[in-house]
Amino acid sequence: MDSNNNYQTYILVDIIPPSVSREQAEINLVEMLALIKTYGSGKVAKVIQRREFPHPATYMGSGKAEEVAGMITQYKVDVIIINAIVKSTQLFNLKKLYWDANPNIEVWDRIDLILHIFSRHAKTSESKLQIELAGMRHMGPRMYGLSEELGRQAGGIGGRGVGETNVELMKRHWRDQIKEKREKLEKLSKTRKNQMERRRKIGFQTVSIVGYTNAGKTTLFNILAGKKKYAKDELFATLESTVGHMYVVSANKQLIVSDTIGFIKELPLSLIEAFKSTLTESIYADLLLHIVDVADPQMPEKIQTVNNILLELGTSDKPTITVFNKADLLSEVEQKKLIAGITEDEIVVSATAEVGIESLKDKIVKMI
Ligand SMILES: Nc1nc2c(ncn2[C@@H]2O[C@H](COP(=O)(O)OP(=O)(O)OP(=O)(O)O)[C@@H](O)[C@H]2O)c(=O)[nH]1
Ligand SMILES: [Mg+2]
Repeated sequence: MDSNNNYQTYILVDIIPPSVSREQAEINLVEMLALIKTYGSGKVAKVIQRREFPHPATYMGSGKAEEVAGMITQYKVDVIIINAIVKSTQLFNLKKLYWDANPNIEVWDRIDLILHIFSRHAKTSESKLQIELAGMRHMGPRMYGLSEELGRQAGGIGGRGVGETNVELMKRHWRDQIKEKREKLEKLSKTRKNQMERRRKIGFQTVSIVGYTNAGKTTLFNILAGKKKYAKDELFATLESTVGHMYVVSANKQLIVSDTIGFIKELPLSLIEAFKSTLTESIYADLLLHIVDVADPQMPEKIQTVNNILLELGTSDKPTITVFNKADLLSEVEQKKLIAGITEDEIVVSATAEVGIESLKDKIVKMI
């Protein structure tokens, strides 16, 4: 299913508490719809259920889950995607429930969708390895659930105990594989760290671009480092980290600048952990540029998400310039208001219109 860009039909499911307005519920789905669009082309039907809490077995209530089964048959649905991080047993129960309607049905949560995008976008062996590791960590409990289920079935027809042994075997194999991949990644990370150390010894300092996915990091990196890296209006266009040189004429100073994977809300720590090797540059940088999309209605939440992830990575105390990007999308009045309110370590730019770039370079030199 991952190997081509086939047109597919999706149902996007969300559970919202009764107090949340329909309007807010629609806003909550904007990012998921953008993620689905990034993953592949197709039709998306939305199913929103009002419930205080998700159902413990099937996430949706049983009536809604039945309704979705009908939609699967009627619209020939390929993938059900739930806008949350969902327990493996719930996903497994739903898959079982929908087998009759479509034996090939996929039931994903938010993390599954992100992992599927990652595996489509990964280019280097390092990012492929990181995605495999993240996927294994995420899928592990689900695989155990499946084999436990098979074990119970085998037990029912006289093969008691077989399943249990298989689960143990599977867990051990899984753990060994995870260990192997982690060791390979640690090696890569060490090589990267050594490279950074060497650069530091000969006097180079590093500026790392970080921020929410689609904020314009790669576009800005391309301008600062004079590169032509892939930048696109999709989420997670960049999965690898790239370094380039940046020369600031006014200060006669050469710096290293790096671009990397973007962040997104509700990233589990295991996924961040898996990408630590790619994030090495940011973790050891001398200065961070936190790129923010000013035209995004969810800007404050996204700034908070990035700050939280930086905290988890242990880089939150680094000198940081907040770069308010995409200012060209604001009205003149909004631009003026934004500029009037900024502090010493903030700056307003437009990467595509190349406005504010020289001032940004000056600020970088001043703050590093
Ligand atoms: N209007 C406007 N669009 C911009 C600006 N900067 C970037 N973009 C657009 O925003 C989209 C995302 O840009 P990227 O540079 O790929 O963003 P990114 O942060 O690297 O995204 P990921 O790698 O996917 O996390 C692209 O369509 C860019 O053309 C800007 O200053 N103004
Ligand atoms: Mg990028």
